[in-house]
Amino acid sequence: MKKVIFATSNEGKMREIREILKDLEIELLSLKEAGLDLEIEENGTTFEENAIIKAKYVMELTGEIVLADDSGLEVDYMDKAPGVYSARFLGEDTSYDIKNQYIIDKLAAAKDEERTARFVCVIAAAFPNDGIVTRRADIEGVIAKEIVGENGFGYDPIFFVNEYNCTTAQLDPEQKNAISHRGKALNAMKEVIKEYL
Ligand code: ITT
Repeated sequence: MKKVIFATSNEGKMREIREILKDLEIELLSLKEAGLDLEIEENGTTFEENAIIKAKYVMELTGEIVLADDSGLEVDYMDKAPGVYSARFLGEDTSYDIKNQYIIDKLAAAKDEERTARFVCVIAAAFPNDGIVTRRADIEGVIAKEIVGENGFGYDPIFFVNEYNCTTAQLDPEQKNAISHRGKALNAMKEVIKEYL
């Protein structure tokens, strides 16, 4: 079976990625499982740039097929912040209870129609001697007025999806993967990967 490394240290992402890619006939390894302890500097200004930086770096280091995910939350009322800085927003080690409450407070004066937001995900795949491919997807929602839900990770407890009348932290993992930015981008990337197997 072909080995594929997923260049992420985020366990929440990795759980979702494993589930979404489970039908591919590959040996899927996280950075940790590949024995790599890396701090990759994400100095790009777009999701595409950062996803490519991560995938390319690990592909060049290992010679394996490498995937990477760069994702984030764009809040329209905050001029699309935190965006590519979502993981670093208010400090990498600050808890998501604090980050999420901060965003709710920032929107205290926002009208309902001004609470729009989206999760964006870009998946990059770096193939040894064969270039780099990216796929992008998003999911639209609104910022909730309180923190609700235990599932998912990161900003899920404040990301309210009107169609489901709940936050993505209240969805089952399968439901979230079926509609999420990550689910859609990875499903599109699956078709690309199949060509290389
Ligand atoms: P890696 O670079 O190691 O993959 P990271 O967490 O640093 O992990 P990013 O730079 O792509 O990854 O930041 C993505 C951040 O966006 C993530 O830490 C969350 O705060 C947020 N995010 C992305 N997808 C999310 C989702 O599905 N649910 C909740 N928050 C999400």
